[in-house]
Amino acid sequence: MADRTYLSWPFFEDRHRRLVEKVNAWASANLQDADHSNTDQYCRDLVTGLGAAGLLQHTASEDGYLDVRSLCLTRETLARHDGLADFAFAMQGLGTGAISLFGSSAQKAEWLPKTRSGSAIPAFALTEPQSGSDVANITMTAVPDRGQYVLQGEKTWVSNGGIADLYTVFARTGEGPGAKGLSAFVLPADTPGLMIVERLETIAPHPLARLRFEHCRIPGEFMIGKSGEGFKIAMSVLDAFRPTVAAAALGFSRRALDEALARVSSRYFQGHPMFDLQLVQGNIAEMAVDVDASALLVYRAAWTRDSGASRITRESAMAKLFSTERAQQVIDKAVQLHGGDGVRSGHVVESLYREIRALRIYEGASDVQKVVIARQTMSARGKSL
Ligand code: COS
Repeated sequence: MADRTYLSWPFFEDRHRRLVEKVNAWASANLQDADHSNTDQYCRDLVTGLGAAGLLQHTASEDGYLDVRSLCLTRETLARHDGLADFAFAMQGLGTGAISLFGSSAQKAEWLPKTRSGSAIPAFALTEPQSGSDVANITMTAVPDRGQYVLQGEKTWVSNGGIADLYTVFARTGEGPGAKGLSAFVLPADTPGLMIVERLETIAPHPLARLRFEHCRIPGEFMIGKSGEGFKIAMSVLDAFRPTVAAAALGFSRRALDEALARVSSRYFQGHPMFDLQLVQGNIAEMAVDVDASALLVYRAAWTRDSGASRITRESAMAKLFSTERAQQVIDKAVQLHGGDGVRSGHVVESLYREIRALRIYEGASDVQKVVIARQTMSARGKSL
C-alpha cells in the first residue's frame, strides 16, 4: 500500500481525498490483469470505462476552471496501477484543454459532454516533424478563405492519433512573425483532407501517429480563441497540464518504491533481509525523499493554480522537470534492487522503466523546462529590483 499521508497536506480538501478513494477502488477493480496486446482497443475501452465511472468529469470544464489537484491526484493514482490508464485519462484533458480554457460556448457544448462521458476521444496536435520544442516556428498553415480556413501541413507524435474523434491543432495564420502568428483550431477526425499517414511505435506502446492535412477546409467557427493567440493558448494549456505529467511520474515513483520495499523485505542476503544492508537503506532513503519532494512540487503547482494564479509557468516547469527526472532515478534503483527480475519482460518495475522515459520528453522536454525555469527566475529578479 503506497503512502497516503500526503493527503492530509493543506493543499487538499475532503473532496480530493474522496476522489483518490474512488479512483483507487475503480483501478483495483478494473485494471488487474488488463490485456495490453491491442493498445488502440485497450485505450478505447479505458476511456469508456473511466467515463462510465464518472472519472472523466474533471478533465474538462465549461467555465474555464480546471481543478488541477483533481487531475494530478487522478493521474498519480492511475499511474500507480497502469501507465496506459493514466495515459487514456490524461489525453481526455490535454486534448480538450484549449476548448475548456479558450473555446466558444458552441465548441464546449459540441465536444465537452462527449469527452467527459467517454464517448469521444480527443487529441492535441502541436508538434511537427521539424519543430517539437520550438513551437514559435511551426510551419503548418491555416489560410483564411471566404470565412473558412484551409489547413496544410503535418503534425507528428500526436497522442491518440489514429483513435481520436477530434483534434486540437495549432497552425500558422500569419498575424505576426513567429509566436505571434499562430492560431488554434478544433476539427472532427473525419474532416476531408485529414489523414493518418503513419502510426508510431515506442518502447512503451501508446496510440501515436503522424498526421497530414491536405487542403483541409474547415469553417471559421472551428477556431479556438482569437486568431494570432495560438502560441499563448498552447502555452497556457501546457502550463495547466505539465503538473499532471509530473503527477503521473510521481505515481510511477510511488509504485517503484512500493515494489522495492516488498523486494528488500522478502529477499535474503547471507541470512538477513536485504533491507538490513545499509547500502540498500541508502537507496530506499533516496527514493523516499525523491517521492516526497516530487509530491511537494506537484501539489504546490496544482494548488497555486487552483487558488487563482493567472500563470503557474515556473511552478509547473519545476514540478515536471523534477518529478520526471527523479522518477527515472527512483525506478532505476527499484530495477537494481530486483536484480535479474528487474529487467525481466513483464515485471512491474521493467514496465515502469520503459513507461517513465517518454515523460521526460513529451509536453516539454526537461531541457525546455530548464530554459523556462531560468527565464522565470531571471524575470522575477528583474521585478524585485
Ligand atoms: N503562458 C502564457 N503566455 C506565454 C507563456 C505561458 N506559459 N509562455 C510564453 N508566453 C508568451 C510570452 O509572454 C510571449 O508573449 P509577448 O511576446 O506578448 O511577451 C510569447 O508567449 C512568446 O514567448 P517566448 O518568447 O518565451 O517564446 P519562445 O519561442 O522563446 O518559446 C519555449 C519558449 C521554448 C519555452 C516554448 O516554445 C515551449 O514551451 N516549448 C515546448 C513546447 C512543448 O511542450 N512541446 C511538446 C508538445 S505537446 S507533446
